Amino acid sequence: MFSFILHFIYRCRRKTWEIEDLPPTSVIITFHNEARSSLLRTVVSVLNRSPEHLIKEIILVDDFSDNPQDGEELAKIQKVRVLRNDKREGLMRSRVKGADAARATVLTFLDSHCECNVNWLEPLLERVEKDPTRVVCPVIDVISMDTFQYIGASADLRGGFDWNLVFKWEYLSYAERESRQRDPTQAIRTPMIAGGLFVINKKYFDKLGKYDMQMDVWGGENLEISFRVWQCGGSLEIIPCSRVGHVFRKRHPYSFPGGSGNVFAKNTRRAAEVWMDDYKHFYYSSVPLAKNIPFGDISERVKLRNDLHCKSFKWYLQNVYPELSIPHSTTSHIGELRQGIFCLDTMGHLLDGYVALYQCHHTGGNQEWSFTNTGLIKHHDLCLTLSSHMKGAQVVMRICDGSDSQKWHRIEPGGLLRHSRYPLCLDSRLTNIRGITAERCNSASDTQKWQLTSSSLSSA
Ligand code: UD2
Ligand code: MN
Repeated sequence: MFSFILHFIYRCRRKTWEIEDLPPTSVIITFHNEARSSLLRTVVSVLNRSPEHLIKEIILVDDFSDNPQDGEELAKIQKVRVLRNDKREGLMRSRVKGADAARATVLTFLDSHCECNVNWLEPLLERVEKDPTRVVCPVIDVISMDTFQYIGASADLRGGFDWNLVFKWEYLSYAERESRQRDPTQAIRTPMIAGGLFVINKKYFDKLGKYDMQMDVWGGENLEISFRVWQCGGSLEIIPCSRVGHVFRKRHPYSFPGGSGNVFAKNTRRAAEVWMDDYKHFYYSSVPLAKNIPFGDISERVKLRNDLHCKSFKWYLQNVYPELSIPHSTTSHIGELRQGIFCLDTMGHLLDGYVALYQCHHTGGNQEWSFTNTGLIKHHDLCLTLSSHMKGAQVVMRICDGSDSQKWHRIEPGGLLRHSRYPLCLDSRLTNIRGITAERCNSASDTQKWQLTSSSLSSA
């Protein structure tokens, strides 16, 4: 491992960049009540560790910090410009304000508590110069929250997420690590960016729709820009030879108007609603409380997606993030189980409760069932279970445990739902008395014929 790191450092050190040909950049740093020492460290490291002609300016956007002098003091430094919001805007609108004011053709975003390392800028600018649809990030090293010491991080990581849509670091696959051994300096494609530290061509940033200006304070914008870049024809990369340290903190060291949970859910919903198509339902299944958080009007962002002819979320999953597994991919059918105008309904019952027929209302809820490839008939995490092996046995809802009593086959034609071991079929003849029972299978019996009608993915 150690020799690999040395090999890696050596390979990066040996690299040279045609810095005369690279375009200068505007560095944009937004901050709200940042410690002055951290802010200064960030600015000084940008100036000291970058070829002078590559830094056009450093734009500090003071997001209405309590003390306006924090920024004013720094404005005395050469190349530093300070813009101050007259109310708290959050990091998205603040970054856009900085970007709009930028005079260089390339934008570099940084958090307000970073330290740029030696040669951090050249490889980033080079990648974007060669292809302006690339959005590129450094490897983010760790500055200790307690000692402010600089600690190197692994370069074998990329950004991803689970269906809760929270950013996480993940290790590269074995195959990718193998191929990187040959050239550890090559760019790493990443499904998602951490969000704070990246370089993007200014025209491309504008064309792609900057940020969603209705997102507030913090969170979700990295998810949104990641989907947007990939789905609209660009790419996201981590450039291993570029390293910038960042103070990772355990909690937000600033106030959070609106409450952190609500604001994060609102921003995330905006990203999900615009970019994820029907896959957004997997997010809502994973974070059910998010469904209750209002997310405002998204029509402008939907229009942006249409105008840019962006690809579907399905394309993104297949081509960019095939490692993200689709929940309940064993599900072959989701929707209603119907007999005419009646639907199989939980009747509001829960564990050990029986089920019955009820007039279809087509709004899911108690009439949402999934039929899995493994033969389970499920309502959320409850499975239709045979209560005894005798004909006439009640069918009840129990926790899915994979036992035989929960396994059913569909018999075509006719649409009978037959138990996997016994010749018993789901039957509605006694629905008003004992609910659905298991009766001797009879393909002539209408009370045993079930239609599966689809609803959206929402029940998964
Ligand atoms: C990460 C990103 C951060 C952002 C965030 C999701 C890195 C290293 N950091 O969280 O850039 O993408 O995920 O939103 O990738 N700020 C304001 N106004 C506010 C709140 C924050 O200007 O109302 C500034 C803050 O001073 C800082 C930056 O925005 O410079 C990011 O905030 P953070 O450092 O609290 O976010 P972080 O690193 O936890
Ligand atoms: Mn930060």
